[in-house]
Amino acid sequence: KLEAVLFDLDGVIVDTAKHHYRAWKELANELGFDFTEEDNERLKGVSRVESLNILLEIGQVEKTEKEKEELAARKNQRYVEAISTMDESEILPGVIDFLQELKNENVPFALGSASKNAPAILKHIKLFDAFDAIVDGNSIAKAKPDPEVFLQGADKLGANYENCVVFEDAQSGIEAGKAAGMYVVGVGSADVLKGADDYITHMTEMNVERIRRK
Ligand code: B16
Ligand code: MG
Repeated sequence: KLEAVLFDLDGVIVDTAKHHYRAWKELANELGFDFTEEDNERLKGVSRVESLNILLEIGQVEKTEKEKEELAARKNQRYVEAISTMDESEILPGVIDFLQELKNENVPFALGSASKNAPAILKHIKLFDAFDAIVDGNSIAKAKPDPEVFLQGADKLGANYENCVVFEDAQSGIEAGKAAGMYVVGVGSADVLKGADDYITHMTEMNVERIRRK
């Protein structure tokens, strides 16, 4: 039975990962080390503070809590600036059609994102009102891979966890969805993402029938 669908934001609805990557890379360079795209994989789905800790570990740089606050704020300032010019054209292929199909079939859907900037992004791409519920980095206490973000989303929609489908592009998010007892579709390659129930490379490959058959 299919009761509800939960979507990650970055990397599933819209490609903000490139903006996160650029902002983190600039910060790393200012601190005197390089930060590769491969390093960046480790930050996907991870909270801002935790991302900074991973970055500092990669650069083998130690900072006080106060310095970390300043660095995280600096990165976020750049990121917010980068996303301020986003618009609907950056919605990933197949997303609009799939959301429309869910609406037609009366399947409610929510956002389950680690990002504190999620509401702003949804407004920029004009999808803020499309979601039946929004759970983001402002409303959760425990970051992915903890299931909290998806459990809250299901609760808001009044759906049973085992009848929810999660769409995720990050390893931490797939783990969060499985820990919530949900069916998880990995958006990306099965070689990189482990443990999902199904995989797609683009939302264009998805339709309601495919997740009903799960
Ligand atoms: P912010 P998601 C996550 O969003 C990103 O994947 C991750 O890279 C980022 O660090 C995190 O949001 C926090 O974002 O700094 O904007 O609060 O993939 O869960 O939608
Ligand atoms: Mg993501």
